[in-house]
Amino acid sequence: MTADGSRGTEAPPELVQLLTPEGERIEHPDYPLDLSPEEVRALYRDLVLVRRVDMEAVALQRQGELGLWASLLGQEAAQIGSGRAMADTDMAFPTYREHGVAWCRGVDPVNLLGLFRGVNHGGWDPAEHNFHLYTIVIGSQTLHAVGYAMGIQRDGAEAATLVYFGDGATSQGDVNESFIWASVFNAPVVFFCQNNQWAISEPLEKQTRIPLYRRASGFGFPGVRVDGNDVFACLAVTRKALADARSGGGPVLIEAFTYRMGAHTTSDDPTRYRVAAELEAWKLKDPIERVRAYLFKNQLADQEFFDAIDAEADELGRDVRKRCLALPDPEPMAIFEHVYAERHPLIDAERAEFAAYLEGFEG
Ligand SMILES: Cc1ncc(C[n+]2csc(CCOP(=O)(O)OP(=O)(O)O)c2C)c(N)n1
Ligand SMILES: [Mg+2]
Repeated sequence: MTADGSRGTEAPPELVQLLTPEGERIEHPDYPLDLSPEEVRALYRDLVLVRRVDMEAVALQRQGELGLWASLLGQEAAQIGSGRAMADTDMAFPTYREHGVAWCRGVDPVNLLGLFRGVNHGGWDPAEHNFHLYTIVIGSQTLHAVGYAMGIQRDGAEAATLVYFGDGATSQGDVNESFIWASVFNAPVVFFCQNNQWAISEPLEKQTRIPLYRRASGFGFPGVRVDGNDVFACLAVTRKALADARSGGGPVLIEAFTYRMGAHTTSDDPTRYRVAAELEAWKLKDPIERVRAYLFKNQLADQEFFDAIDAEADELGRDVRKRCLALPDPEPMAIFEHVYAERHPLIDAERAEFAAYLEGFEG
């Protein structure tokens, strides 16, 4: 078996790429993409800013201000490309790592930090941003997404659903069940798998003997592998898949081939299970560097532009830190709110018990 999970007897996996690691633009017959210089600069800005927020969050966790953080380092292009491919009316279902997609959906990064600080449950209204709450239970959001997609299909809405999950999640029953439901009901859902090569310490070859995107054909819908470190390709491929889903074409599986450059979370130490050379090889495919090289080479941006983005990123980092530290602790009793839409006897009993417990501290 090869490193990407394919076996020697099969055709090598195809990879849709529109921008090489060296910043050279290449064409793909199925995925034409015409971006204005302004649009490319905007993508670059997104990539830099979300990396900066992520870096600040890791630092805050190291300083004891967050309980945990799941870094997106290395996956910025997969998230910004797919996130920017969405129409306002499309709905996204994330895992716990989609900070870049949250950014594209207009969710304030401080809400994400609040979740990992333990002072809120996400804090954003999914309906306002068309971005569902983070999901920690691996793969379960794929079922929520397919259910949602079947709902909007029945409403006759011209919208699609985009659901994120990892390479490890593809081994979960939920994901496979959601593939079947999506397929037989022709649901308007795009499955976006960020194959970052690792599920904590489990490598890809422990999840699959074939490239993940090929799984789709067994379920009866198309699958495509895209260079997950290429923001242009992720944008073009996701745009097309969402457009197909919106117009009745049914589900698509996108495998964004990328790499988790950091630890699984701040609780993890990847030096225990993977070699440094692997990370070094992926650093050469950095998702931000190639856009920077493209902008430079084609004289679409000058030093002043790059300096301004870096300054904006630093300012954002400072702002996010300041507002994170100022987040109020919730009232202890608030934990019982929003468990159910209506009152529930079990919650009432637990609330009363906890109130009595708290009263024991007073006087
Ligand atoms: C149902 C379930 N089983 C196990 C876990 C523990 N767990 C958290 S993250 C993770 C690995 C997920 O890997 P992958 O799907 O590749 O996503 P990545 O973290 O790499 O983005 C596991 C097993 C969980 N959260 N939920
Ligand atoms: Mg993974």
